[in-house]
Amino acid sequence: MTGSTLEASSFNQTTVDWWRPSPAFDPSQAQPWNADAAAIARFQEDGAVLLHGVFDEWVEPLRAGLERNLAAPQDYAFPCESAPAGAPGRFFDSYCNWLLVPEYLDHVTKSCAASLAGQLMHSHRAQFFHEHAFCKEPGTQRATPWHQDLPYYCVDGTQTVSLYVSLDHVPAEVAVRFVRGSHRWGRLFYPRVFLDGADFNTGDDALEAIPDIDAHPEDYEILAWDLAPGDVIAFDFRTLHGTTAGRVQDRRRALSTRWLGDDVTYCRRPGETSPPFPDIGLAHGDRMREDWFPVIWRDIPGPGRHEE
Ligand SMILES: O=C(O)CCC(=O)C(=O)O
Repeated sequence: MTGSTLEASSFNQTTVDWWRPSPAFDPSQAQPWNADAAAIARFQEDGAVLLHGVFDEWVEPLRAGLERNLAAPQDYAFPCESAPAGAPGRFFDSYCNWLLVPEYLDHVTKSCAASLAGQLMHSHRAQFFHEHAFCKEPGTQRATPWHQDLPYYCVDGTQTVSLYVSLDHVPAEVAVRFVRGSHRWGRLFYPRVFLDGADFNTGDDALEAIPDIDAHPEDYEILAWDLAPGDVIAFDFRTLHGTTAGRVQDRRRALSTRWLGDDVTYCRRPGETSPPFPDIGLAHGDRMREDWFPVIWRDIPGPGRHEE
């Protein structure tokens, strides 16, 4: 293992002691997800799938958890206002708080999220990476820029999934949308700052400029759904997604949890990653460390469950 040389980032603000080893927890407390072969096939083929009502019982706890972020953003890691001061509404997003917000920790370790993630990824294990909360308040007219999640991250691999749990009724016009099949293009695009859509890490030769999807909608198949509280959209880290700048009429809250499968390894990118994890202490190609990123689900029942 080698130490990272990444400096404090230009757009991530460190506010609190924001990362620490995962506490001990009992993986057997995590709920199972009853496999739905059609949903798994749809996820693999399209790179995004909507599942209704999977997290109904988690809506109230997750709303309560999100309120902690919103009420005291400076108490949490990387508070982020993604609409400029003075713009109507509020676009709040905040990540890596799962060890600080008990409702998030419960969701990660006790819900069926890990089992769902592992099975969707065709993986033998589901390793938790981090969570990311989103809230657009009524009146917000900020687009979430089209982006893939993988180029932001210090990981590489093909077995990945984000589980985006909707906490409100959201019409498709302002819900997150996906470019069907873009996870299989074999292309990675510059990550973008949510505040202004600017590209970053443009010096990374492995990345390219994102195409202007909105200017040529006929070239893409866009997946967009009306969402209800408790619905989850599962999508691959490589799937292009974003929103319109349509006016949000009602509160639009969501929690994404990010999961890693068997083939995912640490990726030392030339530029800044988000989250940055400057002290991760891994070499390019290493397995992600389990003391920071716990394996919550394995498909091997019985005594072998916790063995490599
Ligand atoms: O809710 C949004 O607008 C963006 C969600 C997103 O980008 C994500 O979960 O990765």
